[in-house]
Amino acid sequence: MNVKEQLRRTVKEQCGKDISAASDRELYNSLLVMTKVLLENKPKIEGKKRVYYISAEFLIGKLLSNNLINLGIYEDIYEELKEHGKELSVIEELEPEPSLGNGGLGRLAACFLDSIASLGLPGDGIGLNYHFGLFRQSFRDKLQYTEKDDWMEDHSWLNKTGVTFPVYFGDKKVISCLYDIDVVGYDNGKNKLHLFDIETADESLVTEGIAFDKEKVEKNLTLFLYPDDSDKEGNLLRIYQQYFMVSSGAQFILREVKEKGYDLHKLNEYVVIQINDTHPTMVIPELIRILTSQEGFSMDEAVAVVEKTCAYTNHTILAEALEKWPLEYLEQVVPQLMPVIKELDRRVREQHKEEKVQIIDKEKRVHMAHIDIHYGFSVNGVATIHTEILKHTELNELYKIYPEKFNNKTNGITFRRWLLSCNRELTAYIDSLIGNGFKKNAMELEKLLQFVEDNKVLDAIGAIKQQKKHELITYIKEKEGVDLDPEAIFDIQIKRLHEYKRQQMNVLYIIHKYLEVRAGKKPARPLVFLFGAKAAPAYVIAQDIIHLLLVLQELINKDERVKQDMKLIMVENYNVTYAEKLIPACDISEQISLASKEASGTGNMKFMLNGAVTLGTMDGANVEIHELVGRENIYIFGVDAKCVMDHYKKADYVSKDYYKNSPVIQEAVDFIMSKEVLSVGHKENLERLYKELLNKDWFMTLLDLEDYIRVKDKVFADYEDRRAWKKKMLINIAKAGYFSSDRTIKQYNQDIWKL
Ligand code: 26Q
Repeated sequence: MNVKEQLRRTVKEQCGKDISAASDRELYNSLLVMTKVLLENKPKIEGKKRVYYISAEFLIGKLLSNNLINLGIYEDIYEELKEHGKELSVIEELEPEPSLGNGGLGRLAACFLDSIASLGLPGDGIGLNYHFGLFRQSFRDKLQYTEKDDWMEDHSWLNKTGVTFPVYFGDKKVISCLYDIDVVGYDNGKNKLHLFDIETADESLVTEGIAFDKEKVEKNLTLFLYPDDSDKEGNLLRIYQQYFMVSSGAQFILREVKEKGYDLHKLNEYVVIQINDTHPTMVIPELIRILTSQEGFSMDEAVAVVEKTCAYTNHTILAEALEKWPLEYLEQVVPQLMPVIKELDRRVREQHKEEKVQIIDKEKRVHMAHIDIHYGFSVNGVATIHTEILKHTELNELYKIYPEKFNNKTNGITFRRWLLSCNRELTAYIDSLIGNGFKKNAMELEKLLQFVEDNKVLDAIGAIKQQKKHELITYIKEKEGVDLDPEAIFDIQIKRLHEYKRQQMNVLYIIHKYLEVRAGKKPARPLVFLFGAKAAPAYVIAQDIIHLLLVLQELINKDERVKQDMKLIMVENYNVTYAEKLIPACDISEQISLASKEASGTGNMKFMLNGAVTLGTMDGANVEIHELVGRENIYIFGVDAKCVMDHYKKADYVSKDYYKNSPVIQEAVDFIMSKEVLSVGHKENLERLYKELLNKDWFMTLLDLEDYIRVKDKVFADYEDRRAWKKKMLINIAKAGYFSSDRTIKQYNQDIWKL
């Protein structure tokens, strides 16, 4: 039976009617049922050795479209629905987005699962099933509010397996239940994402917003991703979550190995565990604990085999994101792990005197990354510059001990979602120019370079961008109630809100521009500034930046003097689904972190692939984008990583000096405390942000602001040479192949996993 027929039949069975008579909701349910059957029938990808990608986050996004694409039936389904007057894109909207991640690290994990399966490699994800995920963001009174994100439905991609494991926190026992989501490769078999949940989770604990009783672990353990960690209870809960994840995961892995009759003493020949940042680090002592206490291993034997099984990826150099848990907290939550952790620490001390490499420091804090580095066989950063900084600065003492463990794996993105699915028009057009080989081998996109002087091709690419802008305009009108001009330049910054990412610098540019336009200096064409970002509930300054954005949005969008020339929109509840609409419509991709701070970035790659031009600093993967596209096709500004690190070392950056010495900076910063801004916003938030910029500015906004303004104005001017701009677009698309996560995963496999 072909899929069209199968769809007709499924709809009949499920809803008792024809496709044309069924509602979109009914069609969504039928598609879910039918696709799950097809997934069920896909063979599991097998091999002697399996990778387990263990991560506290998997930001997988909606799955319907992607599953249809990877199963190779998207077009048939699309056509069949169309013939009955139905739109797949409308039906897709009904799927809730699983809210199982914060940002880059979680989205990377999802891209990796797609690539692992698409390359036919045996590999599964291991994580947690957070009932309300990360919070849902809403804006009221120009402030961020947080609500629970009730994303789970009775019928979904999540399958209950019935498999359970006991997990102990000291004497307290909880039962861990395993849920699975199928991960089907593009034209390939399937792997699984295993998500653990607690049987006794009690959703009714959440009464208002995202507040809940943090004491009752057996009820609240999997309610939220990263609950507020500003207090001790929040931190303890996070440790409970981490241990619950790794203990369930370790038991699951060992069970699989034993079922196959393999010898646990050769665990590393059958299993490799990739530890995604330090959140799953306790898997190392947990494996050692299980092997020694239940499998008859000596400590030496257990350490020896675990050491050869675990590999660690670092995603940040920010001190506050490098986990260091007070020994006392670990003792309280996981007393059974303490003898192992102390023994691991003792062994390090015996070998190395340097204080900076110890697992337990003088203040009795456990450095999770140090466990990974001493007791794992691989340590990787996520972009060339990031790995170099790790080796020569942040982790230099450890690098000197283990130079052979350190390696780089520049991040990537799955082209199935970030091109084929979110930009079907561009995909089809590329296909018509160079054939469909690029879908399996992304480097073939370079064939597009032959058209770089071809006006017909350049215009077609420009026309697709226009179409995607129109689609975004419709979406934004519906979601945010704002009208946008399709002739405008779309300048977009979407990512978690953090001072190091410097949304505040973009805001200062917008203030500067607003004052200019208001004074009569009109831009050549309208400018649209789009933002999307969630801020951690306990991150005060990040909330203040959101407030300023929302205040300016009201001020600018209502100001008759500039209405035709500029618009600012902060979209509500930015997520993967929103990203899929924003990215294809973007002209200018804002990647403006303080050099050295953004480990890689992956949004930068998604934008480039969809024909946006990067405006950024020499940070993370921007450095590699720059190298690939050449200086004509990217806009770089600001000081470099070395210069930033020098400032930190000498402690000689004084933001006020930059303020005092530049009338332009002064005018923009002072505007935050102007009468008109204060009349729309809250003094408390605005003043705090103002003072932060003047007295601290830890991420050196004012240091780069003037250069940012200069280069950004040049970008807008250059956009007016339409032909030259479209060439830049084409070259960015053509050079994006390197950033396919298929390439990244091949490298992980070659250098680390060896499946
Ligand atoms: C740590 C300690 C306590 C509480 C929370 C955390 C925590 C939670 C989430 C620390 C880090 C994260 C997430 C980090 C993250 O998303 N990093 C991003 O990873 C991407 C994939 O490698 C990179 O592209 C980004 O540059 C990096 O910021």
